[in-house]
Amino acid sequence: MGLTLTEKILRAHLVDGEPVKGQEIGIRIDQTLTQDATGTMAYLEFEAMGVPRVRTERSVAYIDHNTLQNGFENADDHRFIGSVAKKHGIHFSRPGNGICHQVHLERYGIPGKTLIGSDSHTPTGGGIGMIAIGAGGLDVAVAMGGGAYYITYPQVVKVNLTGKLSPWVAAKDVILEVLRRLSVKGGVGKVIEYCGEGVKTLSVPERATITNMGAELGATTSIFPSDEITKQFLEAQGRGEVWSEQSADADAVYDEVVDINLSELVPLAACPHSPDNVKSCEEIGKLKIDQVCIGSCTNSSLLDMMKVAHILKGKTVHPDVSLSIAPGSKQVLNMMADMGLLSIMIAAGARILESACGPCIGMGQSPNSGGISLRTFNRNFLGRSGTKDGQIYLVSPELAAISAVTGYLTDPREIGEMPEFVLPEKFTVNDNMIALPASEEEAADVEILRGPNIKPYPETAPLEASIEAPVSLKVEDNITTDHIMPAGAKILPLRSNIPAISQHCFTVCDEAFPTRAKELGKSIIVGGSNYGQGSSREHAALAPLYLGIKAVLVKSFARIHRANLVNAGILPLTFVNEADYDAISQGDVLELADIRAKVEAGETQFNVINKTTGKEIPVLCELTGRTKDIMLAGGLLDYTRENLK
Ligand code: MIC
Ligand code: SF4
Repeated sequence: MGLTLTEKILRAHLVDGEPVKGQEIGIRIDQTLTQDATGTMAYLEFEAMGVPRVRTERSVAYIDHNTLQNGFENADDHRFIGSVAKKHGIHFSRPGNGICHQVHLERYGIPGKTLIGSDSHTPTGGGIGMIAIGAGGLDVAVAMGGGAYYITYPQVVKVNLTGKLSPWVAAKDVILEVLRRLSVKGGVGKVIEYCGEGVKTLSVPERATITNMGAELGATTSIFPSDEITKQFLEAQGRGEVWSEQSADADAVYDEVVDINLSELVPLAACPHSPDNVKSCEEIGKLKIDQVCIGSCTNSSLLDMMKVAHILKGKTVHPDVSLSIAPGSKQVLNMMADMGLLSIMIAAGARILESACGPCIGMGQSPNSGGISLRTFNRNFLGRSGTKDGQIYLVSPELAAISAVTGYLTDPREIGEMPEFVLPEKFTVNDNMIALPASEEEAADVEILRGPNIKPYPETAPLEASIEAPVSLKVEDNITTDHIMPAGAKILPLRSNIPAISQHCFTVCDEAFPTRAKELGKSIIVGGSNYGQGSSREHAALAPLYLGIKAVLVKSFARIHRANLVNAGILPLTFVNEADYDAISQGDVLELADIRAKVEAGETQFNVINKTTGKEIPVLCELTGRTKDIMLAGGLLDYTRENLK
């Protein structure tokens, strides 16, 4: 029986477990990446492990999220990360060099290799045939130390692409269509593998848009084969030597097949406040808009910018609209300047931002109250833009650019004829904003530069014998990590300071939560399905840990967040019967009797007692050998200290 591409790469990297679907496996990690918002914590954790030099083939630290620097905190973090990188053998992509995923694709990604990154959009690397997975910072720290990365051996979904995109229909519309069909939880436990004749019609940047936003499906990752088109892209980057062909066997067997005829797709938009709330332009109608933002790791490639410039040429941004453009990397921005694209955009009235995440993570450009903003980004969760009642629509760069001119959501097919956009044969390569690490001999003399806002990892403790604690918060389905640990320009500077950032934990849902939880000393959170979807930020586990959360009981978890809870030593529990969600109210006291003994004995199902109502509620506590030991130890840091040496 033939293998899928996913299985081939996973099996070639298997170091622990059996390649059996649904079972936990450990894989060897060839490359890691971090960004600054998750990086400080990841490097503090790496330091705590006491490994002198990274043991991966390549590790890169990017600065791209916290670039507003409204205060000393972010600049201190950047210096800290730069010094850690220098000391421990990590390449350092300086602020201004671009968004981690875009730069990694351009300069570092290698087909057939494994990559984990402390950012949920790491699957962008799947655009060149890597197994690239988003993870918590602690998992990345362990991988840098040479430890395996653990995932559930996934089911593989084949997305069979046929046909060819019509003019002005974009790669963004492909992933929006997949999201429309599968939903934000449709990918949990799965890898999405793109196959079929249609693959050949898509360039690498287009493929990367699709794998990037596959994160919104909750998928472990997404992957395209590595073919002649990948080879051309890598050659144009001056990296042709790293290319290899990567593809599934012709007789590979998939768990699910989704057929998409590219020729039939139309321009789409994800409406507020979920990436799977997808509608066509026709369904949405003539929507007046206030803002357009083009950029983010989903849509900031040179190809995207070429299209946007073509649409803006000779035009003026509509008087009621603010248009901002953040190119994905220094390479993209440089080439835009050389090719004359930048001056077209400036002339049209676009506000050019630096090559960074920017508005995507609420670092500036928050829309006006109730403002309608079209963004080429990947997430439109409530409040993420920094404006609580902002209405964010996720669209392609083509749709965004034409709408910025007309002032309302416009079907880009109205533009008329589309020229052929051809990527240059050679990209301008200038890695001068990547600082290389010190040699092994010099490393000892490198001083780590720590700012006053950088506080240590919160205190952990081994799992208690029994837990009896009140429910400090009860929340609905589809809670995102942006609810649990909001980001944005005000809160992101606190990423290195868990006591301070925890004051903002869950404030999107309940302003009083942090104070209440802290006063209770220890408590439990109850939630609905797909709890913790979205970002990889381990702060969504570390802040609850600091606030005394002992367990989270929900209908179902998103993958990375569940792993982050385990890593933080917080028990992840799920209802056996989802209806029991209604049997618990906020304030009820729950008892997990003899929990340590149960976990130790490998009991995966037992009853939680609601002491307030007397009801016994069956729950699942699915911890395997390794995750069981992590939980008993009080989290991955404690566990690793014991096991990695
Ligand atoms: C995001 O897009 O939500 C982020 C900001 O890139 C996060 C990481 C973080 O919170 O620092 C992610 O996607 O993992
Ligand atoms: Fe940055 Fe936005 Fe991409 Fe996250 S999704 S890495 S914030 S550009």
